[in-house]
Amino acid sequence: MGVDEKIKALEDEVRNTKRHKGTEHHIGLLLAKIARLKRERVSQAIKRSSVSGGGFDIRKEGDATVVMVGFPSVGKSTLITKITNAKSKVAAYEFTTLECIPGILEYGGASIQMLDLPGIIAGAQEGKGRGREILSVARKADLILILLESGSPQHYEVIARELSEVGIRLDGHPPRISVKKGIKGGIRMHSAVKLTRLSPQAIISILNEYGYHNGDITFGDDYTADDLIDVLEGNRVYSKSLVVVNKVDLTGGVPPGFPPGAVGISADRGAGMEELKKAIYEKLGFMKIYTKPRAGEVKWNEPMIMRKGATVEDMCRKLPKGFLKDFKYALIWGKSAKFQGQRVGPDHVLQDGDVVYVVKK
Ligand SMILES: Nc1nc2c(ncn2[C@@H]2O[C@H](COP(=O)(O)OP(=O)(O)OP(=O)(O)O)[C@@H](O)[C@H]2O)c(=O)[nH]1
Ligand SMILES: [Mg+2]
Repeated sequence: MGVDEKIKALEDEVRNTKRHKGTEHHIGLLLAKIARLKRERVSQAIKRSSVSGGGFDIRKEGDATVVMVGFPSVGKSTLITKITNAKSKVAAYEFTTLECIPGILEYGGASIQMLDLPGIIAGAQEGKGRGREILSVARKADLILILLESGSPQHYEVIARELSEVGIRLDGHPPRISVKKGIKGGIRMHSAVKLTRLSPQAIISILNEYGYHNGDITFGDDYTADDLIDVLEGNRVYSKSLVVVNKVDLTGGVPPGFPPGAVGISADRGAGMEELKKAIYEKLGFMKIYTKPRAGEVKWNEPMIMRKGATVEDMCRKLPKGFLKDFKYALIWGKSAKFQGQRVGPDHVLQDGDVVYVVKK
């Protein structure tokens, strides 16, 4: 039996098992086994797409990377050709694009890398189309742009499912569950709240499956078996997502049935492009950081564009080499400073509008 069949069989078993106290343990075990097999499948795809090259081994560039995922012929290539410097072939037939095509969108001072990909179809993670390659590129995204056609709102669920199957958790956060291995005494459980969705038996069977027989597990919330498995798997990616509805020229606006917040565009006619660029920029969460003029300089430099949450070290990486190599400390003015002119180290987290002066050794 191949990996795909094994997963199918286990999933059938989960579906056909009645859930009650007596079966919790067994279901937990099955879920953990499924997760392990899926991990195997994802890592095979990642290996394949980077070893073979095959037009999917793209280096990340710019301030952030946006990956476009959508069914065939929804207009991905039309869009990337419209808003970036890339030229990606557009045609009325499906599967026009056969590899990953990068382009750069310049907006608000940020260089945003966008990746065009072949169309994705149901069953992608089982290897349909170039599904696995597409999904492994998607794992590298800072933002996943889900492009839909105005006539097909039902495609959203299909794509969200395919992404979830390869460990991409859209707009989510890692569950607050910590697991520490011990040497003896069995598993001790701690929780900030009452656990209503996971029984002690299920927790133990899942932990055992991942090789934990002694130690401490702490829950920060009322999590599910899938959440616990996410933490134990440890390879989940938590990307942001933006839903974009193309071809609204055919429907006269975004029809009902699309997720709230979806941006309507017509890539072909160039309608909604400014709103889309702004939505991408805002979703990615950029901030402007100023470097204080050095002795003898009179003019302020252009602000540096950084992702929210960036540190002084991240900033130094964008400056000439010496700034990181000979870094001694930095002085900070602005929102992130406890007092103006505060002296900080490389781990200091910056905020929008901060002014930084790096002192070198
Ligand atoms: N009516 C309408 N047609 C559009 C629009 N944008 C793109 N198209 C058409 O849709 C067809 C497919 O466009 P592509 O950009 O090649 O689609 P794709 O998603 O890259 O397709 P694959 O590479 O095959 O996955 C072409 O015939 C485009 O002209 C739009 O805004 N409105
Ligand atoms: Mg295309």
